[in-house]
Amino acid sequence: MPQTTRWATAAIAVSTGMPGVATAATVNVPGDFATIQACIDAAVSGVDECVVAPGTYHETIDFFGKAITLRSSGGADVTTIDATGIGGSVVTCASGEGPGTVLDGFTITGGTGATGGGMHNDHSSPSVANCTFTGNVVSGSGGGMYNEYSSPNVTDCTFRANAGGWCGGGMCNYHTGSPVVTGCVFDGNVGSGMQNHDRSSPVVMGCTFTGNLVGMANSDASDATVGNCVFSWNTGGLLGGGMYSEGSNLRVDHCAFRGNAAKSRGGGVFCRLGNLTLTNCSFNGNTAGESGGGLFIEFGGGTSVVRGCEFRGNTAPWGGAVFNFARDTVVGNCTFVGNAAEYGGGMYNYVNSSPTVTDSTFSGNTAAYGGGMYSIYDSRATMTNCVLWGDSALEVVNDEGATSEISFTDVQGGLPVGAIDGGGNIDIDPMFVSPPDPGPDGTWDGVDDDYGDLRLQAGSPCIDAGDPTFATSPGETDLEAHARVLCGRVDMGAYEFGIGDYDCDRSVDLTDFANWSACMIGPSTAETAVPHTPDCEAFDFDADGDVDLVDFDPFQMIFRP
Ligand SMILES: [Ca+2]
Ligand SMILES: [Ca+2]
Ligand SMILES: [Ca+2]
Ligand SMILES: [Ca+2]
Repeated sequence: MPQTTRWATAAIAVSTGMPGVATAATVNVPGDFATIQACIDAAVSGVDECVVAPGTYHETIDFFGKAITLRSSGGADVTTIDATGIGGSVVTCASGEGPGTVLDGFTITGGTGATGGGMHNDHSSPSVANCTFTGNVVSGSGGGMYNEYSSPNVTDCTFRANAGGWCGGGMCNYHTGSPVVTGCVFDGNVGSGMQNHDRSSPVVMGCTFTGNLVGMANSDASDATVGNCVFSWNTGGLLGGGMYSEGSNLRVDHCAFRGNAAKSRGGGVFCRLGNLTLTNCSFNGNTAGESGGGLFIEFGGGTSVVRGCEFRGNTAPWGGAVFNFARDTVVGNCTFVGNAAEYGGGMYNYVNSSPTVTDSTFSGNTAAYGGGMYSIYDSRATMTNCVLWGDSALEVVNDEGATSEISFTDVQGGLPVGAIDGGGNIDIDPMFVSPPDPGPDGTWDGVDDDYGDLRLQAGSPCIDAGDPTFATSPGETDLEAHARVLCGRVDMGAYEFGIGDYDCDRSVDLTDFANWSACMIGPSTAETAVPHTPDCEAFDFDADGDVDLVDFDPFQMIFRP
């Protein structure tokens, strides 16, 4: 029987018989068609589905613009499309395919050529899910996948051990290629895990970038939005181990940068020109051969904002955690612990860098000059509501025309030479819950290090000692995501003391519990109708603007009758 007749027979077999309704026909490879391409060729766009049985299929395929689903029955582990010995891209979408073209559940391997060894998308935005791209090698861009003027949805895929030239071993997005990439793994690719160039602005959520030369690279107005991702052990970059960004706006939220390395600058993240917004991220154990072990920010009139981030155990000769180069970075609610450098263990401010650092804690950072912070060449750091304690040698060093303006901050040993006293400063043990400790070996080396607990104990002099005129930004919380101001005045450091403590007597007990029900008045929209005093913020553990049963669980955890 000719194959087209088989397709028709199958279509009739699954028809519901409803008049006027086109019904998807499901046809099997190799049952009905010997090859995947033969199935695609025969399929009716918008109607049909090719289902591929487990096995290895030696071919390359092209969807030719058809909106069909191509899926495996057994998943990527047992179903492979292998172009070894054939040459070119394994999968091609270059005929204007849209999201109705679906590739689901294959291992894609053996692709070669100049671009898009595993999958080549040109002016096409298909849907790709549950696929593994591995062992694809190109001379140019996009070993695993190449998206030129293409914005596919890529979900739950793995890009492993592919290789490319200058744009993306795992994935290259080019000429406005702006995919939505969710739940994917970029692992051990030669080149970048993902590279975005020329107005390519992907949304990347819940992905892991590990063991690539560079995790992600963005250049030439490619504005990446990245959330809930992990960048670890990407160690081959000159500039930027975890992430490189130049001339692009970058939004990164809730990401972890661990163990990345750059030969020169920006072990975790390198950013030159463009706006940078980093929120709720952690930088642990990243290194740079020259400057900015965790983060290097350079040039440009753009804004750089770093909020709610933790920097631990990052190292570089200059700027263990953060290096600012002619950049006025805004830092809020961050901690810097156990970072090490020759100059500026926590932060290095170079040539006209004037960062504003608020509500942040520096402790256990080490350097020959400026354990907490080092500034040089007309840099001028402004620090308010901070704690700098237990850093060596010296908390803050100002060199060669640099200064720092310090207010309402706890600085061990008092204000540094060359500082401007903005008032409200103290030099008293902040009483951390647990001070950081590099362990018996005495060095921050990733072995036996204890980063401590930098929250404040009840007797801390930093409680309610911040700037009394301080006002929170919209949505701002402390580093634990609790209210930033409790008991009427902000604390020094990254953590606000007193969650759960309604009467501000520094214990959470029956007196506080007696006020619980009065505060639990439902959604915040009702707050205008029912009096909700600022005191009730003590019970808003998740800082969502209202006190409800979600808040009660953490309250009872710290409640001591
Ligand atoms: Ca140690
Ligand atoms: Ca307070
Ligand atoms: Ca109390
Ligand atoms: Ca709440």
